[in-house]
Amino acid sequence: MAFRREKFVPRGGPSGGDGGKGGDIWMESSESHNTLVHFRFNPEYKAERGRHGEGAKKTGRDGGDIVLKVPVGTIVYDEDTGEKVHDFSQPNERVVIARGGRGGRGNAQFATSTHQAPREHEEGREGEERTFRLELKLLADVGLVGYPNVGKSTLISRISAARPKVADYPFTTLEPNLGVVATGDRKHEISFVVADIPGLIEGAHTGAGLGIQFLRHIERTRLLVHMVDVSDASGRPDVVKDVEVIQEELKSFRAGLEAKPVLMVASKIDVANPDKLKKLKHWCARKKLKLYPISAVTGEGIEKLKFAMAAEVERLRTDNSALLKYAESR
Ligand SMILES: Nc1nc2c(ncn2[C@@H]2O[C@H](COP(=O)(O)OP(=O)(O)OP(=O)(O)O)[C@@H](O)[C@H]2O)c(=O)[nH]1
Ligand SMILES: [Mg+2]
Repeated sequence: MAFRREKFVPRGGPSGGDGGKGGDIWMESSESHNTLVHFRFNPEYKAERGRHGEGAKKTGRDGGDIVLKVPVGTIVYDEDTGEKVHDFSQPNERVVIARGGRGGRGNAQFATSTHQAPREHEEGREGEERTFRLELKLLADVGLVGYPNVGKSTLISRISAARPKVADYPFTTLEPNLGVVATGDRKHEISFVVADIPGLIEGAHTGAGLGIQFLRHIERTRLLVHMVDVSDASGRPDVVKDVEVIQEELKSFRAGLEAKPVLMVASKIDVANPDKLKKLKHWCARKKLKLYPISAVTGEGIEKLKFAMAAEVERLRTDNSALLKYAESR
């Protein structure tokens, strides 16, 4: 509240300005953040307060907003109600998670023709104070696909700390498993997340086997690793047919999975049927696809595959044109 007081200006009138608005708190998804650790060491954030209004009808300055960065894949819950506030699935999404208070009104606002010396003014409103729980979904970079029993779970258990169930019958894996793979030395470490999902069979898109609904877990991966059993354990005679069946099932999911970059893997080479391996090699060469023969039993080819996956993930992470191409293909 203020009144204009000046020599030679009788009855200067009310001159109290309004208060400024308190700053808002935003949350924004960023591709350069991979974890939530920055919240662990600094769990409380305050936006700037609005300044007081002043005499001479001066409005107080608004408080500055602050923006909290979170990795893509963060889900924000209201800690008090448990309600989901936002699911950051894309980079550069921005939402307000706590609004700053509105500034008060100075007495200048209350003047009317019949009420020329108001002493009323209005207090500002408190800003919101909220507590959130942040959960980070691991988003897989690489998805393992193939028939059941080709050795997908065995591979993820060889290259990461994940220990999914492995067994000599189809449909061992009923739920996706995630494993974090780290390669390189500490300075040049590349790490990425691999998803091992249930095997696909012909007709999966019509519900055969475990269906295809779990493919959503690899919808956002950058790279697929398509595993083909080249031993006689599969009981299927034609490896090329195997590949084509899986490709058809990926296509039927209609999420662009068939257009993703892919590394082909020939598995179980310790007990390979040489004709099957040869046939797959020729087919891959013709399709200009890279083929990595591996054995989870002897360890042959595993390191090479791991580094190839890391290099490809790294290339796709930095290659925006590949991302664009992928986006356009959808
Ligand atoms: N000889 C040999 N056997 C392997 C190799 N890799 C996996 N196996 C065996 O193949 C069988 C199936 O392996 P899993 O890793 O469970 O196969 P999966 O692809 O995860 O199968 P689903 O989860 O049913 O889709 C197991 O008995 C493994 O021990 C390999 O390189 N050589
Ligand atoms: Mg499995």
